[in-house]
Amino acid sequence: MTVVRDAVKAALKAQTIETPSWGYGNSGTRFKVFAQPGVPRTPWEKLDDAAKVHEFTGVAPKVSLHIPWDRVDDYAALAACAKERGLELGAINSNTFQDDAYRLGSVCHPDAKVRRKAVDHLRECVDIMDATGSTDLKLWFADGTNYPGQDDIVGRQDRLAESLAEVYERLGDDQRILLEYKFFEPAFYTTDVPDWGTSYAHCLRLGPKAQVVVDTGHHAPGTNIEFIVAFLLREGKLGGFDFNSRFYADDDLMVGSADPFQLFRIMHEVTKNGGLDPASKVAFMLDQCHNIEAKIPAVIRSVMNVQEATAKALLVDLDALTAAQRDGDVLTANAVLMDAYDTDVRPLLREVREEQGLTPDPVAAYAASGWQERIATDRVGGEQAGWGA
Ligand code: LRH
Ligand code: MN
Ligand code: MN
Repeated sequence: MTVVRDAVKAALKAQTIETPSWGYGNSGTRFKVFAQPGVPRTPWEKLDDAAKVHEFTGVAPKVSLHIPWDRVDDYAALAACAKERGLELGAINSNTFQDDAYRLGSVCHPDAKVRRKAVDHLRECVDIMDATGSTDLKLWFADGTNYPGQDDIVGRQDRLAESLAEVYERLGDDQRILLEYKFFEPAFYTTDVPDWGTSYAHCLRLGPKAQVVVDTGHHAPGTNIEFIVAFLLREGKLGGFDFNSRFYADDDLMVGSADPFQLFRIMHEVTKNGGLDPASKVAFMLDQCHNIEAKIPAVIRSVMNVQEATAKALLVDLDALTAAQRDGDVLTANAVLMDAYDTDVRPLLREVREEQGLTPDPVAAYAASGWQERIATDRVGGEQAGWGA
């Protein structure tokens, strides 16, 4: 039992969770952005906040950027600033959805000039990766149509494949494309990359440097996300996660808040199928917006939620599970899984943190640190994260 416990602890210390730069800024819905005191005014200040999350959790050393929300003159300097704070710059997220030119789409647009503009932006994102040392280019396309007949479905797939191929060509040896899917919004009739199958098919054609990213909020209600995760892992095509929670659509709430059991089921497939092994290169990224809650504590809470789900998944007795599955013992197999889910892993995680030289309660440690009061005084006129910009 101690051997198992030690292995679980070691795995928890080794897991890293990447936080999104936009999770630190102001965000909201199309109805209202509620500005909060002390939010970062620049990408540099976002790194300061991300460093606090890492300081108190010990497992969040990477920060995803979104271009142009995090545009700076010197990306190498931004990477150096991250390094000084004990951080690394993670995935570069492209943005081909906030320019007037993209009304009818970006890489799938019927006009070659618009497609050129979009592909040039994606290639520029790879230039930025070269400067920051980032390995992941995360692509999400808002492309689609609103009305039957508006455009040719197959024609749009052809344009998508052609555009992706051009970006793929530009990748360095250690760089990869992570292709995200989302079933609707902003397009309401067809979406050009609506599901994992479409993303998978394009990644397969592109080659080994293209993988699927699963944003947990991008599925129709009732979708079995853990099945998708298991399938993609088996095929070596799971590039990573955009973690968040949803009740209705793309809610971007704190991961593990709406349905912690679903997060556990996902992490069970990840841990069981080698996805926690650093060699698998599965990126555990958050993609969240904190509209009404305090931002840094919300990111800390999210990191802890991923850790709790991971810990429970690691506690699944795989020998007992396999035996029950082999024997066709449905009830025992289910009970083995539920035993792990029902375990209170908070004492274990407190121990893990103490062994890492951290305070066992990261939320309380952050609250006591005085950082929130300091940024509220020092920073005036914070930026919006980008969605409402
Ligand atoms: C789109 C999305 C995608 C974007 C991010 C800000 O809904 O999930 O990952 O880049 O939100
Ligand atoms: Mn996402
Ligand atoms: Mn989303």
